[in-house]
Amino acid sequence: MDEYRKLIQEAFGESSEDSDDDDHGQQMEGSNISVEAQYVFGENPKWERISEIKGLSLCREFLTSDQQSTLLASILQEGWFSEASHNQAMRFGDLPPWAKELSTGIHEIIEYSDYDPESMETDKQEFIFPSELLKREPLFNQLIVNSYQPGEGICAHVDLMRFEDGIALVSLESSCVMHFSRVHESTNENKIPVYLTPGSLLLISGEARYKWKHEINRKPGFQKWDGLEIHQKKRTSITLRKLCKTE
Ligand SMILES: O=C(O)CCC(=O)C(=O)O
Repeated sequence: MDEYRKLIQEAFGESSEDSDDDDHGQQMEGSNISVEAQYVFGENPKWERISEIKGLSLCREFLTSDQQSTLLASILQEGWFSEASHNQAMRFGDLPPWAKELSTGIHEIIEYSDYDPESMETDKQEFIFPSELLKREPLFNQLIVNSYQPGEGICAHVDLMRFEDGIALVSLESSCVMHFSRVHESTNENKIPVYLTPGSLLLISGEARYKWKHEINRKPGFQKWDGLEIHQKKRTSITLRKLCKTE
């Protein structure tokens, strides 16, 4: 069995390619075309914490606008979204070069970031991302690219347990509000909004990964920030995760 097929089966079980769980989506052939991007960060990238949710860290200035354009061009070159009905692509195992490059960039920005002096946690990597997860190799081996038209979002979900802790989300093209709600909370109250801007990196680990659901509701009335409804545009997101090891 080739490595790619094995990884899909680990993620979704025996008849995995037709999976209809929360990660349903197009399994598409990727091309090898890549646009190289170098991720170089300043000395002290700025991170925001979402005080209500432990394990959520947001770096708004992760990618410059040039890096965003290069990344988007690499995604377009894959040809995954050439048909209007295709809005999600997944890859397992050996990720395209631009996604590996992005993973390296994420690793580097975590390593180079200073810890928050206000925080009780003195381990800078604990603040942004658990240090033991940063040591794993590879950091990520599963990729989802979502392409959302205005009005399209994603239902509330916790990522499947087949994936390890430590998930990275990169936003491109336009802003949106992602809402977090506690796993056993069924009402619309107590949802915590997080404003994701293009070029931002959201790291989800620990409680944020296991005890909170996340969703993007782009129906009218739900995409509000600072009291104003966001003017919706096309949005692309990149999700990077690591499959759990099987025996
Ligand atoms: O679009 C996003 O930023 C989130 C994507 C997501 O949660 C997923 O693909 O599971």
